Amino acid sequence: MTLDLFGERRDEAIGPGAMILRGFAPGDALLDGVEQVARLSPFRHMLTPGGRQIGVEMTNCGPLGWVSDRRGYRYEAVDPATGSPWPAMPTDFAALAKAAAAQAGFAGFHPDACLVNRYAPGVKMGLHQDRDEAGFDAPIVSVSLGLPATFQFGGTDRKDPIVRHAVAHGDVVVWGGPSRLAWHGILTLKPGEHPQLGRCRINLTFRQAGQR
Ligand code: MD3
Ligand code: FE
Repeated sequence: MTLDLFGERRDEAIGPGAMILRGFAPGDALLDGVEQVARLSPFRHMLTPGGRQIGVEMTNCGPLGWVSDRRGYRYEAVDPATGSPWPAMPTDFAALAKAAAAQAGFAGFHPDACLVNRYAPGVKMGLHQDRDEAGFDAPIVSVSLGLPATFQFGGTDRKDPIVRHAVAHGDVVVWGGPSRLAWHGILTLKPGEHPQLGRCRINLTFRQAGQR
């Protein structure tokens, strides 16, 4: 962590291997990339294996994309909605994810998947673990854009205590090592209007999903 002469520590350790890098991402500069990705692979509501619609709208970029349908959760190289490969990961997305991981102590991160989540007010993501990836050695890097939200972050045991952290446009969170399999979620998004994104929050989640 670097000394901040202006009095505000912007890198905040929130657990073993987990860190919030406040304002690390050039939020506005990433919005073009989100728009380009969504033009090729539009946001959509996926189905849970039980057949319910997921409230968060999703798309992906990069070699692999996370999908959910009646057959289960998995990573796919082809977007089932278009029949084409997911859009390429914008070079500034990948560079940002690698720099954030390095800043949090995880050098050598090479994400092959970027899940793009879009939340409207009233939408939440319930507590879960991310375990659809081929391995758990690499960290996960998350970039918040648009409306602010509240993360719920627990431990690797479902019964571990949950703490809440506010995240805003441009904040980056890195979760690795002992926190990689931590339970986490997003509280119901509150109404609001973001200057660039309007009534929505977008989260970019970078992962090493396939075999290295
Ligand atoms: C903590 N997305 O897509 S990202 C997800 O803001 C997901 O859209 C949330 O959880 C969102 O799976 C939160 C932050 C996050 C991602 C992975 C984690 C936190 C994590 C893995 C382990 C611990
Ligand atoms: Fe998750």
